Amino acid sequence: MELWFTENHTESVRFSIKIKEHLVSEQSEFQKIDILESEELGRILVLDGFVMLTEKDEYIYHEMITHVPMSVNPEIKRVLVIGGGDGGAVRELCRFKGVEHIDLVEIDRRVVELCREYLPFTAGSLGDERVHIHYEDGLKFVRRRENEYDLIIVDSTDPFGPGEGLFTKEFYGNCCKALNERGILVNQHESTFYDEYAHAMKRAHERIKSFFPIALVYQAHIPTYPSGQWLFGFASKKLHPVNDQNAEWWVAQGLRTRYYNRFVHSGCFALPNNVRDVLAGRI
Ligand code: AG3
Repeated sequence: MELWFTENHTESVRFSIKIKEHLVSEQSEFQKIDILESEELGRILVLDGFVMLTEKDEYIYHEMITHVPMSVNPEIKRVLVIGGGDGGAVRELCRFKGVEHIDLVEIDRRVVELCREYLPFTAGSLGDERVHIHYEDGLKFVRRRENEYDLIIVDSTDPFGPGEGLFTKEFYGNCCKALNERGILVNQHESTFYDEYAHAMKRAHERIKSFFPIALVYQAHIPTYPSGQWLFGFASKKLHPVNDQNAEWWVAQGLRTRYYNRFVHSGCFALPNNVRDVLAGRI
């Protein structure tokens, strides 16, 4: 008998993956957690029925959410990661020697525990001595922080369920306060191809723009997310992601990456019209 996992990308569009083994199926205090072993995509983390990552393409998301801001400010030392209990963003951050302190704020302890057990390829750096894990709601955590971070990475789920608070005005305002003068906020920003996602994306962008003088969107091709076209937000008080790109510094770090490079860095901010039109309110 064949076993298939299906995510509904919309009410009438589905994405299915052939599964070899259903490794974990657990209802935590916050969400349903599934870990699957697939034929083609390796291990897969699913939260509340939505694919969070697959072993085959997670590097694209985690490199793009991390190396883009890191290349803009080589002085980044203190980082806050909100969500991201799988450890993928932390893994990429830990590759930079200059990073001194990482606070990882994950609401669901079980996500971290299960990823440590089943997804060592993302969770492998969670034990790094610079990493401090807080099992707490990110929304509450940032309320108490002021002028403390060089970089905040919002590695959230979609804006339905436990991740909802991480798309609110209150949250972005508190992130702004928690960042120092040269601080950068990067968030996973959904996509514009399907209406429901486009709506969430547009609303989040408007909220971020109301706090940060620089607020841009960049894209990456992530085959296992709805439509495969995925967006990230880059916001800051001073630094411009393209004009302030420090390509020489990034190259000098000698990091081998599989998607990100100095050319992708500027290229990913060149948005196609199907994204520009949504951002400009034309769609
Ligand atoms: N977080 C964003 C996943 C969004 C995917 N959405 C979906 N499949 N409907 C990923 C967390 C990886 N650290």
